[in-house]
Amino acid sequence: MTEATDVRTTSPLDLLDLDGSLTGEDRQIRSVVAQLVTDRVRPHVAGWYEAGRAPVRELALEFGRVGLLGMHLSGYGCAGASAVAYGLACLELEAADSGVRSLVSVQGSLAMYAIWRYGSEEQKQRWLPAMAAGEVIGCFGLTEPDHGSDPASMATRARRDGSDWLLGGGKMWITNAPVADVAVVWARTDEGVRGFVVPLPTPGVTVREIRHKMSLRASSTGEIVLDEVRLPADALLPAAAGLRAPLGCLTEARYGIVWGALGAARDCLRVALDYAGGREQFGRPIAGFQLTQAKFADMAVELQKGYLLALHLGRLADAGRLRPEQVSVGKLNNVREALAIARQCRTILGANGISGEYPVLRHANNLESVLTYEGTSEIHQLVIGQRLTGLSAFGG
Ligand code: TGC
Ligand code: FAD
Repeated sequence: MTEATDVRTTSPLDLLDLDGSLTGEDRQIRSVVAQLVTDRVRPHVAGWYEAGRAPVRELALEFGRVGLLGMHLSGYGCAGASAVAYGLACLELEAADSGVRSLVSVQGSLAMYAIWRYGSEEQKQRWLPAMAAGEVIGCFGLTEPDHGSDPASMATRARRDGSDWLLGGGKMWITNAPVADVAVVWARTDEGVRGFVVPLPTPGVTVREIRHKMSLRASSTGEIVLDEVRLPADALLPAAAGLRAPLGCLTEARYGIVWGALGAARDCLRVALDYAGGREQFGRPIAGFQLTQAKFADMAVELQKGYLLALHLGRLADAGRLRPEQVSVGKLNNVREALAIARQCRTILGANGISGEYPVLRHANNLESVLTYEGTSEIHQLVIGQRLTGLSAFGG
């Protein structure tokens, strides 16, 4: 043990000195992202949230410039970073706003990953370098108005017409859709679920922005209507056969959320600690009250546990050993705890906790979306339950 124990200088995220186990490269990538977020996102994000509109195209170009888009993929202009480094990047992005992390998740882990993993060489060459640079924005259409947690029941269909495909149906709650240049769309066919790369605009495709969101307001979300959309044969992702293909993409994106949610929680804790140190009631800082300190201690412990979990999953991913149900453990725990931390921090700020002058309620509201998308908490409980019992409790 050392004698240097100035607890006030210890980061709430790093009570256990977990940062000490990161590689120099991981730390360097993290600081590049943290700086970018400090310069380009933090000063504006509260305003974007209030307006319900973010400059997605400009952000994509900024993120592309530093190699953030598809950063864990290799080749085709992608950075080929470690899973841990990608996770740290998600954490720093979401410390600013979940919607900003969503932009990066959907671009890199869903749209780009689908093409990178299941696409033809021509599809990869055509789309990935421009998507990595942020010049082309992608979206990923799996959810439908009537089929969210259960994508196996999707109603969107594709049928062959000569060498073409005709696509009909609709996708709902699609991040980036209103600004996207390309959509990866999943549809039922006579051969099972297949994936299609749909350039936007394409005749027959209508995209409508979803308005009145009370959460993830600094992210663009849309509905995609597909009316007899004619696609050439080479729009099909050749290696994506069956529901396991889109679910494989979800595993990628869920992994990023395991880390990202910690960023939102860390930011709330940072703000609440600062606020409690300066706010006096009953003649003393509220940080000095035992009940407040109990809240802080419990939150810091959960944050550290979540970070340990994320690091462990990241190292499994880097060793090529990460399994989907392990990602479910991380997504379930870290999002649930991050939301609990955000709500608890809000209480510490009192009335100011509900003000947009502070980021805390914005984070909490965002985390309500994060709790639901990429598999709701209940779905991840059932994935873990199935692994534990050998019994599927999804249907019936
Ligand atoms: P099930 O029979 O269990 O599986 C079908 C096939 O898929 C395989 N599989 C997976 N593969 C990779 N990763 C996973 N996570 C996988 N889960 C299952 C499985 O082995 C099987 O393969 P095979 O070869 O035997 O056919 O399928 P099920 O119909 O019973 O459904 C299982 C369930 C409920 C877990 C799945 O449908 C599910 O995850 N539902 C939740 C849907 C969801 O998460 N949607 C997210 C949409 S995208 C989004 O929200 C983006 S938000 C924006 C952002 O990220 O920021
Ligand atoms: P439902 O599936 O109708 O679920 C409603 C409730 O029922 C939930 O609590 C759920 O857990 C529960 N439930 C369902 N089935 C069971 C069961 N078997 N047992 C117990 N409880 C159950 N989708 C995309 O494809 N691409 C995107 O880019 C995308 N972006 C999104 C962005 C935002 C802001 C949001 C909010 C959503 C986004 N989604 C996206 C959709 C998201 O993935 C779905 O909302 C999610 O999968 C849940 O589907 P649902 O909303 O239809 O809820």
